[in-house]
Amino acid sequence: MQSSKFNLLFHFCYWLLWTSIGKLGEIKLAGLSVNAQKEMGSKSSTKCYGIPEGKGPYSVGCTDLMTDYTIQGSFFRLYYPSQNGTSSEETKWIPRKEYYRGLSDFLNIYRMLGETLFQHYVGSVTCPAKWNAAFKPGEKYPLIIFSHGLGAFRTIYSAICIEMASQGFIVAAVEHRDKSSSATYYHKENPVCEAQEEATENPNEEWIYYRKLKRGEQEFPLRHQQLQQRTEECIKALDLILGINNGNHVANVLSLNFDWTLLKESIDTDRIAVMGHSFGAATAIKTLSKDARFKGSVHQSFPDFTFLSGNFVGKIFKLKGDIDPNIAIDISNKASLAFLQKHLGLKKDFDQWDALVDGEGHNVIPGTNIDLPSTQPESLE
Ligand code: 8U6
Repeated sequence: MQSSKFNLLFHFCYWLLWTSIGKLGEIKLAGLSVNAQKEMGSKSSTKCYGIPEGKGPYSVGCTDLMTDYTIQGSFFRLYYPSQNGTSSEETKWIPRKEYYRGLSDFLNIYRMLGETLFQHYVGSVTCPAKWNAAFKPGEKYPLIIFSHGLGAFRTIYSAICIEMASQGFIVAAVEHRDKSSSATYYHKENPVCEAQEEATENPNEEWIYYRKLKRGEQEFPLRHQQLQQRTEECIKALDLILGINNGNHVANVLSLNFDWTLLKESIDTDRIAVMGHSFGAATAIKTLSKDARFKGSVHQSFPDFTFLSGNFVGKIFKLKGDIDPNIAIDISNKASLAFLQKHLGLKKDFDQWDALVDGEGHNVIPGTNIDLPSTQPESLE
């Protein structure tokens, strides 16, 4: 009883908060301003909101791949070095409205309210990667499989994935179907007629939403099972990409105009990494222990929302810290690149940031600032 009153009060405050944000208009929830960024003609955007462009030498393209008409198929977003001038379309950040519903549930906001607000504030946000631009062949690129955090999904780490692709990595950001994503989907069967394919509400789509803990339910067994599934999904994505690298034909359930054959022999198969944030970092560690093809990398950084929110809203959802997000992601990306160069044996100049990995530099601390309880060593199984 007590707690339901609290809940009501809490949601009322929420509502009040969101409404006032809407009215003020100027509290920049989503700034939405890829445009503003372009107008400023600047790559570093300390003062304006938007997902930052890649700072490396490669143009970045983006596409989606879903295989198979079962839940066991693969689903990921690919960020890759692309050929200039082959697409002028920016990539939609949150591509389907079902994700708003999932995010609302995950964040405990009323669906109707959440869907309206997300649509309004982030509905037109794009990220700086060219949608379905042609892949740039002619080199062997190292590969990163990226795993998202709880309640997130494949598109929410574009700032990191775009930076990596601009530095010459191919990045596959998988979308996990273990009920840890705010929302995801698969296609149940091949559409028989054209009309069905064109329908906006596709009856063949099966949507999967975030599974919350039930009252009194222990968290560990659920997360343990999810981790197992996530690991398998990362490994499946790797198998699929290596198949494409060997020249296998790929059947995309999503009808997108992207030439996968250009990826043939473009992957440096000795340099494969797995990377993730939060629960995705746990996934990365477990994947490393399961599959020796992955050479070691795990790094924690920040999902995209930090670039789109003002301090106020970002703090409420624990999606923003005290540091300027552009500075933070820069440090994190440079440390990741230095780490990747070291452990994948890359021949680039990323070693200039080696010191960051050891915790040396402005805004960095060595070790951790978290008081960790002393734990018994535990087997990963
Ligand atoms: C708009 C995580 C948002 C939003 C995420 C749009 C997207 C959004 C969050 C969902 C999950 N970026 N996972 C308004 N917090 C929030 C408000 O998308 C990241 C993003 C992003 S996570 C994470 C999980 C839980 C929480 C914060 C982050 O692992 O980074 C709490 C309170 O638990």
